[in-house]
Amino acid sequence: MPKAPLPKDFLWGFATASYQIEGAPHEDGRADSIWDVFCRIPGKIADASSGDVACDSYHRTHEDIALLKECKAKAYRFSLSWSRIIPLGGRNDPVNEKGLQYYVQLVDDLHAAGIEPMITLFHWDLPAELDRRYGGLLNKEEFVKDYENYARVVFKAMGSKVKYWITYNEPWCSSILGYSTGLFAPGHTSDRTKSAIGDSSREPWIVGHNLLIAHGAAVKAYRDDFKEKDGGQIGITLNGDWVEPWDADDPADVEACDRKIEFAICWFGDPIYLGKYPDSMRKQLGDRLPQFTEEEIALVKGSNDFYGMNHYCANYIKHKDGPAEPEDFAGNLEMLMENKAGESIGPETQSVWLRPYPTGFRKLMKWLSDRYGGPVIYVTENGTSVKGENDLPLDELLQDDFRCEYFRGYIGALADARSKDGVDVRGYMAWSLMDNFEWAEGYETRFGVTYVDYNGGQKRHPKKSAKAIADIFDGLMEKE
Ligand code: NCW
Repeated sequence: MPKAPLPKDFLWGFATASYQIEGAPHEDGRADSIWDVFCRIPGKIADASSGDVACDSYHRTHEDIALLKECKAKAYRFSLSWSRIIPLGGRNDPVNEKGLQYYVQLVDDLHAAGIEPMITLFHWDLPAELDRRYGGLLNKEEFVKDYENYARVVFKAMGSKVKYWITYNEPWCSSILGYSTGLFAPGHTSDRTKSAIGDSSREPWIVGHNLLIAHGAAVKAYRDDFKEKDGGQIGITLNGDWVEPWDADDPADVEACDRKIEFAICWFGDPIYLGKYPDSMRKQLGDRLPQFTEEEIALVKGSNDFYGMNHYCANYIKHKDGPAEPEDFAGNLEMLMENKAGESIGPETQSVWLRPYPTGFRKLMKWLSDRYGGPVIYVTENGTSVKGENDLPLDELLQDDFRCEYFRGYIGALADARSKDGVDVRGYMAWSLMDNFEWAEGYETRFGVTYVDYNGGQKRHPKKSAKAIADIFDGLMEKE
């Protein structure tokens, strides 16, 4: 019999994030995060909603765990709400035992159900007080110390029970969407010529820098005081979209593709694996890109036990001549182009930024593996919304063949990356276990393998894809 492409200990499951599912924003001592504040600004969220109720998971953890069991998941990636654990956020602020115990109990319940927890410490929901107090992610001195303190509180409480830690989810989003386009909390935009801290065309790069150092500080804390006795691993999760040249015969477009990946991924990946920012970024941004001190780079270089890869889509890239403006999307020379009619990389989904193209997933894994010397990779998110899904009657919506095909294509591509390209990928978390609060898109966009009836008592209805994933893995993994 031919060898199965995935080993029997391959870790697969589903992912969620605290603000997107929990609700209960002021229960048991939780205080506001920057997302609670952002949602109150008129016009920021497509349907004027917020995560106030979301999937009510804070009160329904047992239902969620039952869903995971039904899906035969081996693992569950979820994030912690810093504002539940240290409501005001800072190192001199009190720890909220009730908030902390909620997560300790969740971890215990997952273990009792035979499901491996994978914890993201920080999925965008910074305690609002830290933003008010000192400018949040813009303030390196304060933020790095507060983040390390928060991480230590969590490691101390759960280190012995949790083997997979992720310091941060998609820092590109916090930096660019939070401090350049203004689409995400806290909503700074590059057209603000001045901010409390300084020139806002510098803010995204400062935030990215500070996040890298905070990641390094948390990893050092874990390695110094917890890793050996607890035996876990820690890494960061980065955005991971693939790119293809708009015109493959135009060398400038081909070069722009590498530059685009460098700005989106290597911005964080290179300092961690190679000890410096990509040359393309330095060349384009000059002194807007902060410099690492020797001490900082010592903290950041080598700070991943594994590479957490989120992946959703691929885009055509066309180069742009002329100097970059801060207003350019992500300060890149390249622009995100509309796909040529009839030549889309993938079909449309409900999310403007997402077009499925499984080949791009396989290519990106190989690209990263080559650039970073074959790191262990855990795919920490992959999934899709479906165009018009929200408007379908329930019985049709539950037959989500588009999503089933998406997962078949992507998980197949992952298996090929492992068995044919030699990529050391050891896990896969589908996004998401259930429909949830899709940030600026509100509730109109659904990514779940489970339908959540927000107006019908939050009832969960598994879609066809909830079962499909187990079947796909069953066909690809070695048997016990
Ligand atoms: S929004 C986003 N996502 C989705 C979100 O639900 C999850 O929390 C994230 O980790 C699904 O996966 C990630 N990513 C942002 C994509 C970039 C959007 C660019 C907009 C440009 C107009």
